[in-house]
Formats: sequence, C-alpha cells, structure tokens
Amino acid sequence: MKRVFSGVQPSGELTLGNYLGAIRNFATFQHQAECFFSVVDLHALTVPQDPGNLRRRTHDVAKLFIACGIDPDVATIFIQSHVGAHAELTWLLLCLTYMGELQRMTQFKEKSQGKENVSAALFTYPVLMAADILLYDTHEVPVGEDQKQHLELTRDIAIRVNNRFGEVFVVPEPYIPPKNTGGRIMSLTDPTKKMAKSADANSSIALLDPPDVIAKKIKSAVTDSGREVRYDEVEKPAISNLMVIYSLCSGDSLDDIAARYGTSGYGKFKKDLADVVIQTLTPIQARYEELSEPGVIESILAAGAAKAEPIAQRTLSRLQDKMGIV
Ligand code: AQP
Repeated sequence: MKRVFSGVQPSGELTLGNYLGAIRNFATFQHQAECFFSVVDLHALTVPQDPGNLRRRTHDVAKLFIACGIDPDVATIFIQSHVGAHAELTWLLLCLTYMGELQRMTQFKEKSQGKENVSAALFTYPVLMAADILLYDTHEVPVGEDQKQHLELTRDIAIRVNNRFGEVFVVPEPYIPPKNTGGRIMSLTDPTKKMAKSADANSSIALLDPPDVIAKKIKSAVTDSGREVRYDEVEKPAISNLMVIYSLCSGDSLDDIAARYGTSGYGKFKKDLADVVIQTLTPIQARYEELSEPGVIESILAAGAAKAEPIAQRTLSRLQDKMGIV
C-alpha cells in the first residue's frame, strides 16, 4: 500500500495557510494510503521557543490534525521527538549531504536574513526533514509550495544513498496543490509574502481565532487599487489571494466569485469572505474543544508513537548496516 508522510511544526498558532495548503489534504490522503502525520517539534527548536508555549502548541497541532478530519484510528499521528530514529537518521544523512546543497535552500536564506544569531540546526533543518520522510518508506508527501525545494533535496539524498549503498530508501514524490488551490496562501498584510504561523498575528488567520477576530482581520486586510473584485495575480495580488481563500472555503469557482462581486466593491466581498471563513473554521474549533479533555490527546499520541517507532527503526537499521555501523 502507498505510504504518505507529512509534518507540521508547532512553531506558532496554525494558520489558514497551513490548513488550505497541507492539513486539508492529509484528511483526503488517509483514505487512499497508509498515512503518518507528525508534529515535528524538533524542527520548531531551530529557532528560539518558549518551553511552555512549545509544549502547549505541540498538543494543539495534534488536536487540530484530528479536528481538521484526520482519524487517529485510520492514520498514525505522533510527535517527532517520541521516535528517536528521526534524530539518529539525521546524523547519518548529514554525513551524506553537501554544504553547497544546504547553502542553496531559500527558506534558510529567508529565515536567517537580518538575524545575528542563527542556529546551526536552522541550516541543517532540511536534512531532519529528509530523515522524517525517508524513515517511513514514503511514496508521497502532501506539502505547500514553500516545501518544494526541501522535497527535492530529500529526493537527491535518497537517490545518492541508493546509488552508493544499494536500495535503502523509497524515493518520495511531493504532492503540492495545483495553482490557485491552496499551495501558497499569502499574508493578509503583504500579499508578496506567504501567510506564516510565526509572522505577525494580523498577517494570518489562525485556525483557533474567534469569529470577531477573523472578521476584523479580513476587514483590515490590504487590498489593491481600484474596487473591482477580479482574479489577476499581477495587478491585484491582494484581492486574488482573498478570492482563492473564498473559493477554497466555499467551493465556489474564481469565475463565480468575480461574477458575483465584480463591481460591488471590496466591502461586501470582504464581509462575505469573513462569513465563509468563519463557517469553515467553526466546526474545526468545536471538535478541537472536545479533544481538550485531559489525557485524550496524550493517549492518541502514545499509540501513534508505538506504531511509528518499529517502522522507523527498521529503516534506520537498514542504513546503519549498509554504512558499516556495528
Ligand atoms: N501560506 C501557506 N500556504 C500554503 N501552505 C502553507 N504551508 C505553510 N504555509 C503555507 C504548509 O503548511 C505545512 C506545515 O508547515 P511547517 O509547519 O512545516 O512550516 P512552514 O512551511 O515553515 O509553515 P509556516 O506556517 O510558514 O511556519 P513558520 O512560520 O514557523 O515557518 C507545510 O506543508 C507547508 O508547506
């Protein structure tokens, strides 16, 4: 059976971008493949984290996976640091990855820009991501467009290892939503930047934002000159981004949205967009609350780690053996 793996960092409050670009698709994949979805806490540590927030957000991401439709009886949900093989395989892969490959990673360049103290782990992060994926003999990885380059590196490492040591890894393929279907949701305050959970709170809609906050953020989202609601990424990047969000939350096509709001101005469009987003997030928030009973998420995550651990260990042992580790 086909295997699917994907992870989400508990590095901030999950956003509509994370949902539309990745998590929404996890729920679809669980009925087509054997799925592993991880809260990748070790990745979050590549930038400074408040320990209390990290602990809370780690559980929050797992609860939101389930609230967004992942069934823990069907897919395996676990915390990355609970399966030691992730960190161990990373070391072996780091020995097989070149500095030049990591220096080309655009996400590192963006995240380190202007920072005085950048951790070595932020630089090697894509190798930890490669280990996450390769441990589960993954065929397909549902991610947003921003992860495309990391996926290419994962494939390069897998192919290199297989060429050098014989068949060790399955070479994975990314699944990135096609254009205009959520692969890259942009910031509400700057449509040239992607919506990101660690950025300013006003630039994104968090999955747990209350309705009045969602309405306020959408009302104050930047727009383009003119007043026509029309999809045009070059002339109208801000409105085009809001139209994509509307389309994905409502199921209406971009053409239908343009026909409905074309000349009626941005105000009415934004008000209806807020309603559509609130309708999408309300059931997710209700399900999240139900999972907040003490002990519920902990036992789901313990069962997930117990299922992931032996699979990951088998893959790790395969490479250790090939590399001559006694
Ligand atoms: N704006 C986005 N549009 C579509 N997909 C997105 N993803 C992230 N932002 C968008 C996808 O969400 C998944 C989880 O991402 P991650 O936690 O691994 O880290 P990230 O890609 O770095 O996400 P963020 O939200 O931008 O986090 P921070 O701010 O901590 O860096 C991935 O599949 C990602 O592609």
